Amino acid sequence: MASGEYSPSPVPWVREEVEHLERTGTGLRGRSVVLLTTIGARTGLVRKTPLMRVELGGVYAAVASTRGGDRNPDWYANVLARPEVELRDGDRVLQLVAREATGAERSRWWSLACTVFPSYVGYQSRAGRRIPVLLLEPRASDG
Ligand code: F42
Repeated sequence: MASGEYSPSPVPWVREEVEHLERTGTGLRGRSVVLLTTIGARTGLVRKTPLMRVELGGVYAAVASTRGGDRNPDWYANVLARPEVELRDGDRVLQLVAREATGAERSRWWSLACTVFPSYVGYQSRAGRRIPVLLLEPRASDG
């Protein structure tokens, strides 16, 4: 991943979570959270985003829920523009490539995500948009 200037989140509790994750490898209050690094689609700045850990067989799902907000998060636009992302899971830093899940594949991952983090169900009810699910997979060149 290209190394640009890091721009911390404008949201204090998100910044705190990022700092805690980088220090300890886990989320605040021991929650199972991963850290997604994207490059700003418009600014080129490095953005760090905590997300719930939804993983199966080395593939991670990034659920663009923003607590049921009515618009997709900025990091979602960043990932669509530059799908090569970095993900920190515990003490491992992975280089992954993202694509959006659709149809039956999205349904399967959505179910898994809601099992891991049941609040997603309520977020979907109030979001007024279909919450995107992005799959983050190892890059082909990594074998
Ligand atoms: N959010 C989720 O969507 N899903 C989760 O599972 C999730 C879990 C979670 C766990 C712990 C925690 O602390 C936070 C968690 N969040 C989760 C919240 C998540 O970390 C994000 O805060 C949230 O999804 C909102 O993401 P956002 O990218 O919209 O954040 C905004 C507030 C933000 O950081 N804005 C930046 C700013 O300076 O205003 C800019 C961000 C940016 O990337 N801008 C792009 C650029 O070019 O730099 C342009 C983007 C564009 O639209 O083109």
